[in-house]
Amino acid sequence: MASKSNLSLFTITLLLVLLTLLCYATASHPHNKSSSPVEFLEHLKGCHKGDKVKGINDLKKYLEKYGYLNYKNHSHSDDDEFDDLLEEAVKTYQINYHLKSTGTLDSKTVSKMTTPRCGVADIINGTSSMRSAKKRHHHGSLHTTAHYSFFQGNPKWPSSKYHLTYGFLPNTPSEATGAVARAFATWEGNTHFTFSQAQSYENADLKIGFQRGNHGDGAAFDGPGGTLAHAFSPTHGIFHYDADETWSVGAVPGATDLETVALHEIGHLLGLGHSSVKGAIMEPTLPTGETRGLHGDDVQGIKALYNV
Ligand code: TQI
Ligand code: CA
Ligand code: ZN
Ligand code: ZN
Repeated sequence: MASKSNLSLFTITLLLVLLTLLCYATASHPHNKSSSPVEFLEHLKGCHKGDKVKGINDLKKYLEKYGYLNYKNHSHSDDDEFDDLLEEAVKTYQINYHLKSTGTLDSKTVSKMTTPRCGVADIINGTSSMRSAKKRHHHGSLHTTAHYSFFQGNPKWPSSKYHLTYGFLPNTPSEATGAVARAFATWEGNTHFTFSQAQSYENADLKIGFQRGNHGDGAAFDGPGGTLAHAFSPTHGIFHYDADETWSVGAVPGATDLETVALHEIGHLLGLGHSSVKGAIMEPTLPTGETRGLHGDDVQGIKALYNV
């Protein structure tokens, strides 16, 4: 009897010692390859669109897991090609984490991705929880939609050039010059930029006018309907209204408000692309006969682009 219980005691002790040793053996190798699920990221540093590097497939899986990518049945869903969709996903990730939105897997982005994080996706059904995450942890139900964007390469006015002048082509109707001046005043009241009318059209930083059809800047207008206006990215400074549209001052059924379109085009002139936020001036849709003002998302976009 005594020897039998001694034997089981010995067996249990032996098992415990073995288990402890086993645990110690696995835990004492933090640099063990299989211990980090984001190990693959380290040698992807510097990767960008067009690259084909082993491990990009894992980057896609990572960004899919946290809601940045949804390849569905796309041909590149399961390979190592750094394609457009992946670049867009990396940019969105960088915006969400307040990194420079380059689309390149730079070392700051890699270091953010390798930082331990919670397993809940940042974007669920195209809805980002990131900006509310500051006030409320992203498990909270408060959701904010993905926001503003910039042009490819983030073109912007030099930081020393925060005062911009604007000029109008001769024969621009006073309804339009007035509407544009009010739009500049609105942007001025909400950003670090100031604006004033230039002495002459030629010397102006921002050149504004009405044009129709093919007018020599490589972006022909299309007659009534379709494109309403266009503006180029910094530092081109061109903003044209399509002269073939029905324009109005204020909300008029069947017409488009000059000032609302000016707010939108000035956003482009300053470097903003389109936004997915409903009601943002940079949202690429506007029901006819309506007016719209600046939205917090538009202002945040400028702040993010110019680091102010
Ligand atoms: N004109 C387009 C726009 O300014 C031209 C354009 C399309 C564009 N994609 C672009 C310009 C990307 C810069 C970057 O968006 S538009 C609206 C809105 C247009 C549309 O005629 O479609 C406004 C112009 F938002 F109402 F739909 C102004 Cl406000
Ligand atoms: Ca048109
Ligand atoms: Zn033009
Ligand atoms: Zn636009």
